[in-house]
Amino acid sequence: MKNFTRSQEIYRRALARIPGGVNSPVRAFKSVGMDPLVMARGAGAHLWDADGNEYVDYVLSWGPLILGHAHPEVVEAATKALAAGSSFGASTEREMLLAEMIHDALPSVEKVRLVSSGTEATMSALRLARAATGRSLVVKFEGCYHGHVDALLVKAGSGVATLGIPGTPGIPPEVAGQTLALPFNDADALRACFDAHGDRIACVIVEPVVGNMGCVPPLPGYLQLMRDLTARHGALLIFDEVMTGFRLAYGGAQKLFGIKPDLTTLGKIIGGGLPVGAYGGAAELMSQIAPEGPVYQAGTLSGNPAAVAAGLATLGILKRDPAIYDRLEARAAKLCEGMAAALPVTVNRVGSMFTFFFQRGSAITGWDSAARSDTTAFGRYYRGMIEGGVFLPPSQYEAAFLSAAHTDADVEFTVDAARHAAGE
Ligand code: HOZ
Repeated sequence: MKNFTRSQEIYRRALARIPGGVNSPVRAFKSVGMDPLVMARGAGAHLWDADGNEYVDYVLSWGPLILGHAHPEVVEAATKALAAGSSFGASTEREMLLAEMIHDALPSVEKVRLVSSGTEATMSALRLARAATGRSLVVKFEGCYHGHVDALLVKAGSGVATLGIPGTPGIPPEVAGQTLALPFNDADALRACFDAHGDRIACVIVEPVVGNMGCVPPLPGYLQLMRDLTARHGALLIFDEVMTGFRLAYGGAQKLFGIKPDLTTLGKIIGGGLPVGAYGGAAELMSQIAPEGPVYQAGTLSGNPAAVAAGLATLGILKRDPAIYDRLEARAAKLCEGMAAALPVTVNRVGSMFTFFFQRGSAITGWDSAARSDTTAFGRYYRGMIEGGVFLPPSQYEAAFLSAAHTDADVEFTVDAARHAAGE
C-alpha cells in the first residue's frame, strides 16, 4: 500500500486556510473517495507526490503539458524571460510573436488578445459577442464548461458536474436567465432554439470536442449545423478551444473539422503550463476591443513575459515537429485499446484526449449519456490506479490527456495497472 502521510498532513493544514484545502475544486478527489494528493515534482510523463510516490501522469495540469512536465526548452525559455524581468505592465515583443503564431495556426484568429486564464478568455469573448450583436442571449450546452464565468456556469460540466453542485448560487437569476443550455449533439434542440429565439441570440459557445463531461466528440454535421444556424440568424459562433487548441491538431478542432468560428478562446497549451488565455477572431470584430473600440477588457499580468515565453517555446516545438501529433494519435489509440480490453468501459477518444466511461452499450454523445456511468465503479478503479502508480483526472466527467513524453512502456504500465485495478 502506498503511504500518503505527507500529502495528508499538508492537506489537513491547508483545510484551515484554503476552502476545501484546494485552490480549484477539481483537485478535491471527493468523487473518488480519497483525500487530495499533494504533488511535489514532475518530469516528462511522470509525477511525484509529497510522499515520493511516482505516477504516470494523464492529467498533465488538465491539458497544457502536451510536451510533458518540465520540457528543457520550455523551462529554459521561461526562466530566461523571468530573469529578464517578471512583468512590465507594458508590451513586449514576445506578445506580438505569440499573436502571430496563433494566427499562423488558426487563420480565423486574425487578431487576438492575451489574458491570463481560460475563464477570462470566455468571459471576454461573451462580452464582445453581446456588444457586437446588441443581443443578450447566450446558447451553451449541458455538460460543457467554459470556466467559472457567471453566464456559463448554467448546467456546467467539470467540477460543477463532478461535485453535483446544483444551480448557480451567487449568480443573479437575471444573469443565469440569459443563458439557454441545450443538450449537446441534439440537432433538433438546436434548430428549435433558433426557431424560437434566433433574433435574440448573441452567440453559441461550444467546446467543439467536449472535454468537461468527459471526452465527447460532436456527431457528424453537428458543428456545421451550428455554423449554419448562427450565420443565418446573425449570431456569433464561439469555439472554446482552451482544451482542444493545439491539442487535437496544431490548428485545433476548427482545423480538424473544417469549421471557421467567429471567435475562438484559447488557454492551456498556449501558456506551456504557465497562466495564459486568449480570445480572437476576425480583425473587424476584434477591433471593437479597447483601446481600438469601446468594449473594455484589461489585465495587469496579461501577456506575462515568462508565460508567453513558455507558450512560444511549446508552440515552436509543435510547429517544427508536426509528427508529434501522429505519435500522440498512435500511442493514445494503443492505450485506449488496452484500457477497453482491461475494463468494463466505453472509451471516447479524439486524438490525445480521452475518457474511460464506466458503462457499456450505447454511445456517449452528451451529458445525459455520460451521467449514466457507474461512478462507484469509477471510484474503485481510480483508487486502484493510484495504488498502481497512474494519475488520472479524479472524476468520471473529465478528459485525460497524453503527452509527447509518454512512451510505449508508460502505456503498457498503465494497461497493466488497469488490469490489476479491475481485479484480474
Ligand atoms: N478545464 C479544467 C478541468 N476540466 C479546469 C481545471 C480546473 O478547474 O482547475
